[in-house]
Amino acid sequence: MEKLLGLPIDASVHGAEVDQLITWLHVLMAVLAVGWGLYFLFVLWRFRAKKNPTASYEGAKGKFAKGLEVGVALVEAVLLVAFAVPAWAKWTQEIPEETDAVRIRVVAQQFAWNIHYPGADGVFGNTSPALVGPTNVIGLDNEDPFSHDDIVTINQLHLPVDKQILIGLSSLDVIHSFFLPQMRVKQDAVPGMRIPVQFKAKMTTPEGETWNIACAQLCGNSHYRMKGYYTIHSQADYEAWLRDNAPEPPAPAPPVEPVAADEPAADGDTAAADDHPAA
Ligand SMILES: [Cu+2]
Repeated sequence: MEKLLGLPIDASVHGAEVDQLITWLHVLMAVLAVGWGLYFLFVLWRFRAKKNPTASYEGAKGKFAKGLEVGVALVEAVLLVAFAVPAWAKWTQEIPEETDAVRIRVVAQQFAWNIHYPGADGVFGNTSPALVGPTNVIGLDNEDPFSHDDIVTINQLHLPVDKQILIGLSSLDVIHSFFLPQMRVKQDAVPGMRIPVQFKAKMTTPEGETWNIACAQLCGNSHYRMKGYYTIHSQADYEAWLRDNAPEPPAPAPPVEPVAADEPAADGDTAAADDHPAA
């Protein structure tokens, strides 16, 4: 059925539940579309002008029509109460502990996805709206020692398979929507809020395939090109990616030669080293 609906491959643990709901909704809509379509054709024929020269002002009186209406409403209520509400509640209320999850921050921006990894120390460097600028979109504080190993990428999200992922989603400007089709994840990114997004991938991205991060909210005139890429790696490949993309550790300060107070420093001796790599 998923194939018939043209759904992308389901690569997440919770995806089957979402697909089940999508499937049942389509079954209901197909039954209604075909049913109402046939009824419309029947009415066109049954109440044609030739056979009914004068209009009836009384309308339908049978109980069947009312029963059908109530039936449809009941099926819709079951879909909502038995499928949609529990699935949504589980997703939004049962947030995994931060210590049990791979944590990443995503900051949406017109028209790109900024991805922030805490780095080897597992702690995000401080960020502040006051530090946001053209070269530091997430406002990372380079003075904060925890920021020195942080990895910041644009439109490139790399994740491990079989691990609980917890993304803190926010936006720099307008409302965007973070959409990972193969993960069955879609969540609005709202300025001023950090919204938790959780999922677990059950398979790695197949060789040669490209999985996109799409923006699912019309967020401006270049919304169509707000496209990122994400890759699900094996744990080993993920760790290798983190190592390969870790920023250079700050160079240790050169030993300082004691200089006699009355001796002028030679040219070039005072080159100040900036310990903080640019974000
Ligand atoms: Cu957008």
